[in-house]
Amino acid sequence: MMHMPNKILKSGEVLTLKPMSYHIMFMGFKKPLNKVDIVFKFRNAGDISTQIKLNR
Ligand SMILES: [Cu+2]
Repeated sequence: MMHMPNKILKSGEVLTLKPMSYHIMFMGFKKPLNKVDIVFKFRNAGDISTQIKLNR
């Protein structure tokens, strides 16, 4: 597994998060997370915030 702190997408490029490919790992938490806040940063549109519910 290779750690990537940032992934910059080209216009129209799609990034799919899935096991054994790009994914997000949450480590070191004492209690399970139910949701996570995500901020997408766009050069022209600025920051777009959203919240993702996590499934286990
Ligand atoms: Cu991983």
